[in-house]
Amino acid sequence: MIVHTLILAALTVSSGVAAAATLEGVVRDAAGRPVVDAVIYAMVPGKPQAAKPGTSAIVDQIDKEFVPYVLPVQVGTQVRFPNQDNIRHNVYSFSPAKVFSLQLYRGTMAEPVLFDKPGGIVLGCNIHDNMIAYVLAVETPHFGVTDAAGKVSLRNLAAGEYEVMAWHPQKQEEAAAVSRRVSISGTATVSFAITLKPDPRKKPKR
Ligand SMILES: [Cu+2]
Repeated sequence: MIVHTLILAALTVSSGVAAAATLEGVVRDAAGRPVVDAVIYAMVPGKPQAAKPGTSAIVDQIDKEFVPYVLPVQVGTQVRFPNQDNIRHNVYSFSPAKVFSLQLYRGTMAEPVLFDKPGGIVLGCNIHDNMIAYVLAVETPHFGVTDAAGKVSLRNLAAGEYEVMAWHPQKQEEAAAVSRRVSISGTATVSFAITLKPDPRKKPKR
């Protein structure tokens, strides 16, 4: 009897592991080339999920650039903006999802900014026009950014129905055009083709 109970327990554990699913996201442009810096995120339909209190992330400022260029965060995340340069930077956004402006500063003295609404946020510095970066606030913990091969893996999803979205700061499509309902179990690959506008960083530095 004891042996049977143990076997049952072991079966339950392993089926729990088997239920974890992986989403492989692939993003290409209109010409079929891989797209780097696209955000893929997966939401359980109708179940927006905010970050646990205390969740934080970082956008650095290094050599007059924001690093990373694209940062996805879960709604409810505090983002810090440490400045590694020997010059002062400002960080501002006029985007509806988060309007703010940090006073000119060096180092790590700037207060973190709470991203409390979903949406894409454009970051700028009012001293250096070429400094530009993006925060995408999403209502799910399941997100990632594509690599140079245009790929990203979202692991440890619970198997089930998801709304999978692709976002890129230069994408031309409306949000609805890059959204797909997918039933995920095991490993599922979801591919997107998006049309990109010119990269705003490809201007001479000043
Ligand atoms: Cu600056």
